[in-house]
Amino acid sequence: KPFRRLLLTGAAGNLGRQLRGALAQWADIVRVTDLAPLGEAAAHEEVVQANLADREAVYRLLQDVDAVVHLGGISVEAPFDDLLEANIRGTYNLYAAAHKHGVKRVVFASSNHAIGFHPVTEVLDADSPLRPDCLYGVTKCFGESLSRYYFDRFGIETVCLRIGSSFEEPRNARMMVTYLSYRDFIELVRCSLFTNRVGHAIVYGVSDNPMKWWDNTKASFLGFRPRDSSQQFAERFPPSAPTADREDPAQRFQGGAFVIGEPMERK
Ligand code: NAI
Ligand code: 15L
Repeated sequence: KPFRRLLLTGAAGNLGRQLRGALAQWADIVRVTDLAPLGEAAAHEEVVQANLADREAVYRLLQDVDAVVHLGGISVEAPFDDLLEANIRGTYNLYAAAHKHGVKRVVFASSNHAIGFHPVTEVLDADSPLRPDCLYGVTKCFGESLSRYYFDRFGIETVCLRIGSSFEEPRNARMMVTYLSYRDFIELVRCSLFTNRVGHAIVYGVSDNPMKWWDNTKASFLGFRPRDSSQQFAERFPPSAPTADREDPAQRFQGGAFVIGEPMERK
């Protein structure tokens, strides 16, 4: 197999559960980790329950690893102190440990919420300015910048996946544009792990949907060709009428309802 050992963080989550089995095709050993319980280890797996905020634990996770798929962290808006530990400290710990162990490739789950304050009338590409739409989005901007630094300074390559909405099916009209099927998500991770010399790359994680806000031309070297489309759900979520409420920020901006949240306090 191409890899001796791959590390998957966030393996107990929605996307981690989708990817966990697929990684077995590509590596002799898959080390799966999460804060949450991970179930039984398969024959090819090492299961490690750990908190990404724990520096020593993350140091041990990166030992003898060829590449990392980093999905772990808080995946929605949350109080800053929680985001700080899971997404900011956690992602820093991951890169610091990757550097110490000489790990040279990371696939980082960024998010469309790093650019969610761009209006829906714009088409973005890899060079569009960051416009996070919430503190969660700000932590994804941090991960993109941190990985940029670790590439420029230490040559650790990262593909930042600005994932749209990756669920079984689109859940509303906005997700007709942002939908990424599980199959296309796995293919995007495959391209991100196997393409030679990715440097520091930004790619939008989105299927071949009828309406597009994101242009992946600048990431075409990854060879990612989505095979699915939200078109099959069009009857459930018909294209919004031209009279759509442009006064409503949740309709005006790409981040949807995330743009109308407010910073949260820990209870
Ligand atoms: P999820 O919330 O289902 O999974 C995230 C996993 O990270 C959870 O299992 C959680 O226990 C774990 N985690 C949280 N804090 C942790 C910590 N301190 N230490 C260790 N593990 C921790 O989210 P999902 O949908 O699987 O997303 C995976 C990644 O992709 C996330 O980073 C998310 O921000 C990103 N993403 C997902 C999108 C989607 O549509 N599914 C869209 C954009 C980004
Ligand atoms: C995200 O970043 C979240 O992780 C996911 O739960 C969805 O809300 C997705 O973005 C989205 O924008 O639909």
